[in-house]
Amino acid sequence: MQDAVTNLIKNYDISGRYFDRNAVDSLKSYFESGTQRVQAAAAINSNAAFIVKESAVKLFEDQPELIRPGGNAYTTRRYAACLRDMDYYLRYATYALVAGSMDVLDERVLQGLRETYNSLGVPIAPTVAGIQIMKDMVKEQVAASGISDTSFVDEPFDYMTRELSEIDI
Ligand SMILES: CCC1=C(C)/C(=C/C2=NC(=C\c3[nH]c(/C=C4\NC(=O)[C@H](C)[C@H]4CC)c(C)c3CCC(=O)O)/C(CCC(=O)O)=C2C)NC1=O
Repeated sequence: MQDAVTNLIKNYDISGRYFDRNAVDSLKSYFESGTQRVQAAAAINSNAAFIVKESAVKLFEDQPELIRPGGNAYTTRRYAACLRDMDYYLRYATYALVAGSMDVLDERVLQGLRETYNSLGVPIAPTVAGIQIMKDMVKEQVAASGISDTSFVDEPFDYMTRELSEIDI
């Protein structure tokens, strides 16, 4: 598992180079945005249960067939599995935000996930819709914590969306 700094070190070490202008710029940007990324993680942490629950409510309002007989989130067990998955996405998005790298998502979340979903008949499109609903809610919470430009929050949610659905958003 890598973060923005270890990623950079790995790349420069491969070719035995000192940090050049590009490396220094990206290190600067990583450290300058550090406080905001940590503050965002704190905002998510204190509202995580709320964010997951409300996002699921919204998803099932938008797509009620998911929780009707024949829907993939129908039955208490599958409903719970769905909310648990949403919680995974939120928690790992937080890790990726703090790390400034999407590596943790590849390694811990996305590897083999599409295959698992396909074999269990878990529909990808509504899962992705749920991830995007969480993104919007997280941005509201982060904005409420006093951060004005919340655009950096998009990255892990959009990354999971892209990798899961293999579509451009
Ligand atoms: C930390 C990384 C990680 C992830 C991401 C993960 C996902 C994951 N979700 C699963 C199931 C599932 N995932 C869902 C999710 C949904 N169904 C819907 O209709 C909705 C669209 C959606 C919720 C938004 C459901 C319902 C199941 C159970 C499917 C079944 O057993 O029939 C399974 C199969 C095994 C199990 O049930 O636990 C895995 C591995 N597991 C992991 O360890």
